Amino acid sequence: MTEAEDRTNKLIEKGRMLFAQAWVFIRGVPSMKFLPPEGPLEIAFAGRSNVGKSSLINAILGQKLARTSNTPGRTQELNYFIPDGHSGEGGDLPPIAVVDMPGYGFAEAPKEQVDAWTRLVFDYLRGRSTLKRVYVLIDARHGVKKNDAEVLDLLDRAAVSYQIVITKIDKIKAAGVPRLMEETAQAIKKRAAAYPEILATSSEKNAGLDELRAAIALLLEE
Ligand SMILES: Nc1nc2c(ncn2[C@@H]2O[C@H](COP(=O)(O)OP(=O)(O)OP(=O)(O)O)[C@@H](O)[C@H]2O)c(=O)[nH]1
Ligand SMILES: [Mg+2]
Repeated sequence: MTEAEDRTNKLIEKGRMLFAQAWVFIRGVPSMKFLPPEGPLEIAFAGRSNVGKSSLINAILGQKLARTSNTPGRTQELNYFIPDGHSGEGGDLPPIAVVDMPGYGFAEAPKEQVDAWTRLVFDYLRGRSTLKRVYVLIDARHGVKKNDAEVLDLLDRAAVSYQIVITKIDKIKAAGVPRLMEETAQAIKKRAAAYPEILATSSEKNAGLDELRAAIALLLEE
């Protein structure tokens, strides 16, 4: 085994351990003033409505904690998940919180409500100092759309580190996956806050989950 392979295996193991614990839902945040106090490192899952954010969170947690649906606009608040067993008292904070975000783009809900979620998503992404990384999810069938590019622009401007995660790879031909990953890597090459490596996942087939968990474990080491 090379040193790099050894390191990768160790990170995969660390990622597994992190998510093998029980996780719990702590709160849904309908607007910025209800955010929990800044403390633990936060990672957020962002992306267009229906891209598979909540499903991917459930897949890496190995628990059905986040609510999913066929109808775009399922997740309507910033939903916070943490490893169980941290009281929050006397400095007993979890090392990390995972945030499931409302989708942007479209939703079967009144315009006013959709506008409010979009505002919340943008305000949170721009203004949360403990937000360590955003996983921006892109549907394998659709690629980076205009509203995705707007979110990437915002993250670049705000200097918030993000990584692209392709979702639903079970919906495209296996041979197309490496090509899509390469194309996406090329497309984000000049973006200031983008992490260069692209991840490809399927929550349906449990693909790419070890790599995503390892990427998160790596953040905890930094
Ligand atoms: N085939 C396939 N379907 C998936 C995958 N991930 C999610 N889905 C389906 O896509 C739909 C949307 O999934 P969600 O996880 O609710 O998507 P979301 O991004 O959280 O959606 P909003 O909360 O509405 O923004 C559901 O019907 C899921 O079953 C996947 O990897 N493969
Ligand atoms: Mg959701």
